[in-house]
Amino acid sequence: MTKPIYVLNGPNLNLLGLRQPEIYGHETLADVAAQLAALADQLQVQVHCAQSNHEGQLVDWIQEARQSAAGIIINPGAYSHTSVAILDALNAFEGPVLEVHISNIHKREAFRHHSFVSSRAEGVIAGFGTEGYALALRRMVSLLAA
Ligand code: CA2
Repeated sequence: MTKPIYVLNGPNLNLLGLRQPEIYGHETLADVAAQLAALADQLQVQVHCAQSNHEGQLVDWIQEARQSAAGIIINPGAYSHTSVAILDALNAFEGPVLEVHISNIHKREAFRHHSFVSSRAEGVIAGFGTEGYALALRRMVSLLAA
């Protein structure tokens, strides 16, 4: 497999490990990226991790992925619940998409129960903490190998 798997994180996820550990845990986004890089080595794939607080930047990266990525793992953060633009961009991407939420969005406020991205994603992981990213990477590798 030559193209990397994009791991995209949306708004406020740069604060991971720094605030609200009771919801999002103690690991930072840099910790998660390092774990994914190690797992990717083991699975003999490449990952490219990026985070933005800006919807348009996420749309740009998803468009870039059309040429440059084998698959997309995305935690769109709060944009999950609001962004038709991110959904449209993902719909224009031909490879597999997996959606990750650190918290169980279904156990939280009603406005978090719907995600626009879920209608495009091959699978959704929610409530597994930051371990969800590694689970998604393993699943992505299976999907790409199938
Ligand atoms: O559970 C998730 O991963 C979420 O995508 C996280 C989003 C939230 O809006 C979604 O409903 C569920 C929020 C990300 C905020 O991340 C923070 C991390 C640490 C401290 C403060 C915010």
